[in-house]
Amino acid sequence: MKKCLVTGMPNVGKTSFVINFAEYMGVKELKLHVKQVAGYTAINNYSLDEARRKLISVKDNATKEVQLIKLEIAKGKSIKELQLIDSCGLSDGIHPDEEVRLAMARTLKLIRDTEFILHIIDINNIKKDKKDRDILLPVDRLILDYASLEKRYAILANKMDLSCAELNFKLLKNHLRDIIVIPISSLYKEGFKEVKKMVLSYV
Ligand SMILES: Nc1nc2c(ncn2[C@@H]2O[C@H](COP(=O)(O)OP(=O)(O)O)[C@@H](O)[C@H]2O)c(=O)[nH]1
Ligand SMILES: [Mg+2]
Repeated sequence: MKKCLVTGMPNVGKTSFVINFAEYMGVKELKLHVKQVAGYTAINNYSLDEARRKLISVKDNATKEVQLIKLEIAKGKSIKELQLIDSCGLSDGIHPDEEVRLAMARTLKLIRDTEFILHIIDINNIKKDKKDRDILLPVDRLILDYASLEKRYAILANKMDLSCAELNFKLLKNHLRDIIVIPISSLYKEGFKEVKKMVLSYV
């Protein structure tokens, strides 16, 4: 089965994207496959509202497990399956909490092992100061440099519903001319049509 990893820094909206994109793709009840450290996979059932309430958080590193949703996607006359994978966000430095460090290590392994990467960035995280050499935060730069060469890859510029997002998006687009960058709002399910097109071309 084909796999798509949704990755990026903490709090950028990865879990929001995964839940709301699954809903956009026609999922009515969420069956979340959660990989346990012990090795087995538990299946947690949620209504979409319940999932949003319980799994989306303003706190950093709220997602520690690798959790995935299986999407059934109609393509022509056939149904294709895609695993949409959500995991712990990556941040700079050495995290003081061992559990988070291990969760980040699992994410790094997933980035290495998954062929299709959707890299979510928070459009507010764009650096506008002329003194900065890069417009991206270091962790985002690392993900981009690795995944854009090795993988099928796109950046989803999230939180486009916020003020100043348009200006930041223009700067980002200018800066990353060779990369697919799709503006989205996970919260309001905006920009999902473009993402769906990309997903359809992959499955
Ligand atoms: N304004 C706005 N907030 C968002 C959007 N997507 C996610 N958020 C908020 O960002 C925070 C982190 O979301 P979450 O999905 O848990 O991020 P994760 O750590 O990357 O999984 C939550 O407070 C969300 O409500 C968006 O498109 N617009
Ligand atoms: Mg999360």
